[in-house]
Amino acid sequence: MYGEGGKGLMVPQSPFSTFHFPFSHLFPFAFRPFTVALFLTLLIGLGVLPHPALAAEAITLIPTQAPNVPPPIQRSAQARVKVELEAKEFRGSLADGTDYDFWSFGGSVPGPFIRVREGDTIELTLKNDPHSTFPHSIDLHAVTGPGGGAKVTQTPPGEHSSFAWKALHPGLYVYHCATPHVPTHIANGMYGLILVEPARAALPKADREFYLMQSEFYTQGPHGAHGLQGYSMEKAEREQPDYVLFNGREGSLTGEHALKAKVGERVRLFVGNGGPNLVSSFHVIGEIFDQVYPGGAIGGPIMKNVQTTLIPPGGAAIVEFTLDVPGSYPIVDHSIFRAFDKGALGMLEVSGPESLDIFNPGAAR
Ligand SMILES: [Cu+2]
Repeated sequence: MYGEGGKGLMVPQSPFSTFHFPFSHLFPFAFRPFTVALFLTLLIGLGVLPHPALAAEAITLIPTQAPNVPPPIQRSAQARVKVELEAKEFRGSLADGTDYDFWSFGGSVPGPFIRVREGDTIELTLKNDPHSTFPHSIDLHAVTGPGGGAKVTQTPPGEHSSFAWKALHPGLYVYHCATPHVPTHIANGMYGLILVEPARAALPKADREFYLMQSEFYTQGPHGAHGLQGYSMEKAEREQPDYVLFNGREGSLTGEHALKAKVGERVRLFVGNGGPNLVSSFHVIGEIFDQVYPGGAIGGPIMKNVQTTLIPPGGAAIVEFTLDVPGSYPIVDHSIFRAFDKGALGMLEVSGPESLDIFNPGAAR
């Protein structure tokens, strides 16, 4: 199998006869094919080696648009995964009566949610829409390598670029465009999240998972001005946004778009911050986070019983909580002018039976 001309490593006829392994005398046990097969099976099971079936063919990933998250990964081995993203510039709604010329991944702000597993090799293709005005690129914070991929994905309109990378570290990571002038590409909407699930010790089961990404917009007119609003570089440099939003639009998570869950369910929020400038003080009014994975880091210390968690631009957090009481739970940046006056407000509507021992709205009457 491995040897040539009867020398080196050979697989003999009998499964229990030894290899002609030149250094076998150095090992305390006999180097037998059965032992080797057992060892390889163990390595495959642990995800150290790829399963032969997965090594042959790549999985094509279907990312989701916010607030939706792809289902948890069921496979127990690493794989080759194909992901395709398209840079798209489009005119869309920033708020009721207010339009904006967004730059995006996939025609949505934020871009699609990508879910892979630690040890996966991701073959990423970035297309740039032929109707684009500018080149675009991608820097994924989950990538180990120059520019997170930005150097090899500078892509002119109508063209595409590809690179492959191995997901070495589990966690929730931001990706964004990194084409000069980088802050402008980010300010116009080019960011999203990628989750690298851990190979061992999977995240605990959640009943509902949602994708939220905070970011700012800097417009020529003030907050609430109607019509098409251009980008204000001057306001962006002064870090004075007119809009601070979840999922790229004022009202994206309120009214008919509110998130929904039931009493007794465990909710997990994957929260990112595209910035480009402001640190988020992420808070859900009326809830306490049972667990926070600060920085979106998986495998490190977990914070328990958290009221508000900081999420910097280019950073993320995973927050989890179980719902005990029905009602409306506002999701805010607790730098509170942003929630009341600049749009950083979502809503989680929780239905189900009351628990009057936990919260009794009538007890004081
Ligand atoms: Cu770009």
